[in-house]
Amino acid sequence: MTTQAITPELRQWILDQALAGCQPADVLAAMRNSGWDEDTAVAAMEQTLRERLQQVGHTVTAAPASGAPVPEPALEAAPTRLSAEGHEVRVLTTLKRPRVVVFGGLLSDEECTALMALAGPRLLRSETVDNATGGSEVNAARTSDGMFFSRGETPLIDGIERRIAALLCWPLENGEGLQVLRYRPGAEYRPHHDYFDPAQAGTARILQRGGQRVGTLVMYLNTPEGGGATTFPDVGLEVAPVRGNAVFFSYDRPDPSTRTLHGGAPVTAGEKWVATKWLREGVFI
Ligand code: PD2
Ligand code: ZN
Repeated sequence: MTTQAITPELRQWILDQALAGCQPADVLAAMRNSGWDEDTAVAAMEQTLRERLQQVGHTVTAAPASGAPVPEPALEAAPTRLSAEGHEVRVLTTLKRPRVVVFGGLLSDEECTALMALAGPRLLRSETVDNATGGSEVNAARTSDGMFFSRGETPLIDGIERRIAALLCWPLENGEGLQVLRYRPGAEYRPHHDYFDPAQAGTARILQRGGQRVGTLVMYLNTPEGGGATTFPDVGLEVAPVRGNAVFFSYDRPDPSTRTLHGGAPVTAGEKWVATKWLREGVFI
């Protein structure tokens, strides 16, 4: 692999774009389009703009050299199976950027059935957290029905949450309560990011409960008769929804450059049920 150098010319170019009023996301996109790799481009932007702010007399607090720590399964030795709290999970597919891991057999058939039975009577047309206010609203982009369990609500849920914490090497306490969604034919979840948009007014309030989201695990509770893949449009990836399997992805900064744009494709026949676990940076109360 070649390493790209952050040259004085590159830094001057970044500065020129910033002084001309270009948005950081556009400068990054231009660098990517001209062949710079994402990490180098982000590092060059950070260094250059930080130095410039210091030159003009701003106090700049130290930023992490890379993004925030994220959940990550123990895949260094490229195992085909992982054991989590005594439960064997298959590793079906991995992708580095964005970080995506598809697991097989994370939940047993009995666990899927039990979760659907517990959630079914409590389903409501989905609400999402409204970033503008920090409250909830019914969302036209997600035409499913949903509900949240509280963390550890039943022994079944507690056991699944402990398995997830072990599998993703991430503290149990940093997980939100499980969300269950049911999609009927025609229902979908349009592409979105799961992190909270720092530019939105309501985000500060949301972040008080455990900070940013840094990872998502979508577990499939049934296999729809048609459609319903989880899609990652930035990288052309589609994960088939298969009962008991799950897709995990992480994002170390709340930014589209993580390439974690993802959606739930329309269900074309039958129903699709998922349980989602979102992982926060800190303890979620
Ligand atoms: O159900 C899905 O495939 C899906 C797609 C996108 C779920 C979520 N996002 C989510 O729960 O955040
Ligand atoms: Zn999502």
